[in-house]
Amino acid sequence: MPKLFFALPLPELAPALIDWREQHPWPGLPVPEINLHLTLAFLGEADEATQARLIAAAEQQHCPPFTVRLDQTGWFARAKAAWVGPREWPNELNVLARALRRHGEKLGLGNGEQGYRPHVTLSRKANEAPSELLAPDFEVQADRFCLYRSVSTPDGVCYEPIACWPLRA
Ligand code: 2AM
Repeated sequence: MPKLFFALPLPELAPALIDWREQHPWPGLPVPEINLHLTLAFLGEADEATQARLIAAAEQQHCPPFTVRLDQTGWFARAKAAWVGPREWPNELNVLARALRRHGEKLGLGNGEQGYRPHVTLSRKANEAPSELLAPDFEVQADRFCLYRSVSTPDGVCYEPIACWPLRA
């Protein structure tokens, strides 16, 4: 069964994030541009019927568009993921992430994680944190969110959008 997650796609921002990463010392294996996203809720493995229910639930989800500033670097030591993320973020992002996580939990999905730390992973297998002296400054104009499926290919993992919805009040 495929692994699913909800995320904000970053089509406008991804090329600038890649440029920035290439211009600065950055640990680990680069995440390809096409895979850059900001996770809202990790769901894990789900069958077709559960996937259809998630889609139906997401269709009913209302959230106004919002902006997230990515102005900090970070590192998840256990996952060896090096990222950029916001120091502070709008409450709309928390509310949306929580609602999507709950949709998953009602269907028995999720990893039971309570804390939400928005971030965009720029590299994996990073054995050290990126320098805290780096000063990223990007803006995500969030106007839609997607349900993704994580697919393993011979060239590595690939994140395929299954369905996307506009953010609207
Ligand atoms: P990451 O960016 O921090 O690696 C698809 O795998 C997405 O879901 C990635 O963005 C990844 O976060 C996130 N993810 C994968 N496994 C997860 C888990 N067990 N708990 C929370 N998020 C997870």
